[in-house]
Amino acid sequence: MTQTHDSDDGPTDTTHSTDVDLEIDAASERDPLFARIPRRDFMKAGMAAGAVGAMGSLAGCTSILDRDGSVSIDDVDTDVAPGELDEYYAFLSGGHSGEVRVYGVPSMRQLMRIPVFSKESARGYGYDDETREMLEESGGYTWGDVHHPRVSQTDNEYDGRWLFVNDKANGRLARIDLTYFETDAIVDLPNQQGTHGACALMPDTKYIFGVGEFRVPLPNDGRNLDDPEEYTSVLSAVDPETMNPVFDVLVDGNMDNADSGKDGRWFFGTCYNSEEAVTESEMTRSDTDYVQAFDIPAIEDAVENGDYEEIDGVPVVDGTKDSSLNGGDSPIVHYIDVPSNPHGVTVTPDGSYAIASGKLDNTCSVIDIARLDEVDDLTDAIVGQPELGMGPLHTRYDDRGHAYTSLFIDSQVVKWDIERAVDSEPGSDEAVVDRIDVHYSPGHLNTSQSYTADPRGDWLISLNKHSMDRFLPVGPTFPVNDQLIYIGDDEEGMQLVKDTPGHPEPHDATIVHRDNIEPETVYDPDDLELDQIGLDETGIEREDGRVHVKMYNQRNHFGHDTVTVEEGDEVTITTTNIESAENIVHSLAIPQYDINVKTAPQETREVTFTADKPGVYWMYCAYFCSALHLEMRSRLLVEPKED
Ligand code: RUQ
Ligand code: CUA
Ligand code: CA
Repeated sequence: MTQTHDSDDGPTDTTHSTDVDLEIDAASERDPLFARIPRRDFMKAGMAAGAVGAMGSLAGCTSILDRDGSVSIDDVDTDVAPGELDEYYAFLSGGHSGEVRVYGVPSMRQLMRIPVFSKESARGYGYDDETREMLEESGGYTWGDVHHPRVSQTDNEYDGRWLFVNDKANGRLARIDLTYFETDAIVDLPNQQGTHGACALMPDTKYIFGVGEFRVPLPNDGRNLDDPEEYTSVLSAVDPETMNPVFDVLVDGNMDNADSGKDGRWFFGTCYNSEEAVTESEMTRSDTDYVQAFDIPAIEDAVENGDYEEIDGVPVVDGTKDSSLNGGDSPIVHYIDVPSNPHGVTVTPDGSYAIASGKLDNTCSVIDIARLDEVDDLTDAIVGQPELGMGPLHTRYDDRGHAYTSLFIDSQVVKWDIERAVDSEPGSDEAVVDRIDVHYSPGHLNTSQSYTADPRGDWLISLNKHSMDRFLPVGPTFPVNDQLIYIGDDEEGMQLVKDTPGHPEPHDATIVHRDNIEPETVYDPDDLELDQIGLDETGIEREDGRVHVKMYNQRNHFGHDTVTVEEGDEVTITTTNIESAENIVHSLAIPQYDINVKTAPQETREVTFTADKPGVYWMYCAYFCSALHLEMRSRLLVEPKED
């Protein structure tokens, strides 16, 4: 399953220069036939004729992977000139836009948007049968709330297979296939409402965890409506290959953010509602809440031994404090008291500490993971509690022993030394080595390769909720501000490099080196479920009021100039983009039937609709694919029914 990557021939060799493109377009303009020759051949022809422009290339000397220790920003290329490629991908959650955004780092250029929980017409997402059914079968909601994008790992390193995200709104998890940068599975978690964290068990992505924030009755079928003590919150484990739930763990309190240890044993969550309350004032009443530490092999044993209750088809293991499974020598869930209402929790790259951010407390709590097995009082596993500033929310890491914590209220990122925090008195600020103002109110932050065992320590993105005066005003709904900060220089400290406005509203990001991802640039038909429709395979088959139209599409036409059906027919159109040249995307739009199906080269899609409106309907290609793009259209004739 694990992909291998050859860092020497990454995306560079698949790009082509703007000069060459212009050449092709000019040629197609002169002679429409010219445009039907695969673009690849053109490029070769163009190159042979000496028309080679500057090929896309990795930005100058951006990479500081070979460096030892800190590197001055003067030795780092922070600009990515036109035609150059970024060193990193950043995957940003799109919040309640229901999508994921892909940025290049350090340019902060938006490279792509990946729709997940909402339809998106330009990608044809939710318009063809397969994606429409996926959205319907996962609840039929029209939106979701994406907070946490996490890339799968093998041996604690990003492996480029998948990106997983949560849907806080409807209690779901989704998987994005990073070969094609598209959502390929969504699971509606049966016993969870408000899935907040989304993380995987490391080192090898054994499970994806949905982290339940909202407490509700279980099952939520009308019982215990106004009986909050009876409400529950669960951690849900999902198999990353099948995307089926494997088990749930019932907890006391609720769960907010989460992260995995590095050795397959521990998984950590924060709980801000140990009060099990339903109002804000009650949820902040107690001086302490929890970090929950889940002993995953112990939970697996409980499932194996049948120590569970099956609810909605999922084995639910009781991990509450009073559970018999928590009574003995090896409790399945440890509840570690930390200061009131913690928020983020992350594990350090070496796997030794879980660090929880205080939110209402000005400290982070450094939990020594090895001590969880040794201490009687779990608070003795907290080995450091540095004072950082107001509103600490999330913490990430570099490769030099530093942690970086966002301070929501102070509008700062604070850099601190983890070992120094362990050595100093709780509540002291001795561990702090640097602070930088950000603009404004950072929620998450992230650093390059931060969730792996091997962070790079060069870039940090601060995902600021507020942008105030940083951009031209665009009305009362403000963009967020994703700020790029260089963190590679320990002497000079953190340096702000870029402001980037963003559509509401990203929460978190994962920054992945380009060598860890290997996207296809043309579909491999073997990866798709539908058979391709080739040049000789077009046809219109009719059987009992069902019509199957098979047609290819290519520059500059569809496989049928005219498709005739009868009013009331159920029509399925299978359409294949038979181009093999990169970058030539077409779509099949049938506007009055609310259809727009995208096909990239070698992609096959299918769409079904009822032809219930007699008349002439122009089907057209909505991607500007060639000089004769406007001519790429066919008629759908819907004959009125004869009585
Ligand atoms: S949360 S701003 Cu949804 Cu990750 Cu902390
Ligand atoms: Cu195909 Cu426009
Ligand atoms: Ca609380």
